Amino acid sequence: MTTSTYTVVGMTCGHCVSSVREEVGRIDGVTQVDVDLANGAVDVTSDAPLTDDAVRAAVEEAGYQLAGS
Ligand code: 9UX
Repeated sequence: MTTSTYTVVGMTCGHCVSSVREEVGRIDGVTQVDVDLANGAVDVTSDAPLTDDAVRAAVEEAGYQLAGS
């Protein structure tokens, strides 16, 4: 079980948070997604190996971007 923190750009409201939580939560192994709207921090807890590419794809599917990508 590991937790990784990502920074997501573009979230401005609670619905944005819900979308990111839903899509990132679909990734295999992910057990918890905590989003801090104020600073864009997304903590992803997974019990399977988590790749940045999978997180990036999920964030983009939700309509947002990882910082620096
Ligand atoms: Mo409302 Mo959050 O359009 O993008 S869902 S601001």
